[in-house]
Amino acid sequence: MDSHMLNPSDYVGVSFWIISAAMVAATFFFYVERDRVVGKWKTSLTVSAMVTLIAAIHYFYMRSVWVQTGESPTVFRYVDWLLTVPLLIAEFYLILSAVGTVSAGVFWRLFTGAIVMLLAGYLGELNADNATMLWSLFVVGTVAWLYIIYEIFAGEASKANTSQGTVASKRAFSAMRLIVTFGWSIYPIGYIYGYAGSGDVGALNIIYNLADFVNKIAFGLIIWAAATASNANEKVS
Ligand SMILES: *C/C=C(C)/C=C/C=C(C)/C=C/C1=C(C)CCCC1(C)C
Repeated sequence: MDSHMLNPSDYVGVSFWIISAAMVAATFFFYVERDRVVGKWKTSLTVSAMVTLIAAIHYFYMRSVWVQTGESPTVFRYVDWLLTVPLLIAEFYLILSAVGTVSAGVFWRLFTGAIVMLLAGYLGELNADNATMLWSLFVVGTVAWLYIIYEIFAGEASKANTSQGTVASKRAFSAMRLIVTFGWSIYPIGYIYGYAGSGDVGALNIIYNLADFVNKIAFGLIIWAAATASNANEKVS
């Protein structure tokens, strides 16, 4: 049998396949739907399409790495995240700045938190055979993530939303908060389950793939829903 073909009973490989297709379809959807929304929401849909497009490219390649080596495509996973997570942070900032003034410091604090979180996770996974490294870097990454949560629930970002947001922007902002709190929690759960629980790289990859589906596609759909609702009941410049 040709080991370079995707085996239908390889569930991990099939999950890479399905998410690749979903990322391409989502990119098409966000791009086309951009025409239906007004004003600054267009940029938000453009960014959503960029996120799913970048992910699609990485998913094609990660599937090949998995199928051909049976190993986690860790480097490409984190290259993808390092490109897409800052774009998702930019989405937050766009939603907020579409409705009023919010300092650039908000963007940079969220951005810095995300970079620290991802670098710590990457170095931890790279040193997965060293339990001290694996778990101390996990703690660093988790603290950075909790800092992001703090900033969007209690920091300047949150205050700008409360004082200046419109109905649609508030809806988008609170949905984004839920994504960052609950959707993003799937990643550390995958890390714990993959390295401490099952010790199974297949399970780790299935959980990360599911998390990307939620946090890239569902996230874009939430913004799309807020943007199209905003068409109906308010004017955005
Ligand atoms: C599109 C990709 C996204 C939204 C990736 C998000 C990744 C995370 C929220 C990762 C979180 C992690 C921690 C909170 C602790 C350290 C291990 C990580 C990097 C998996």
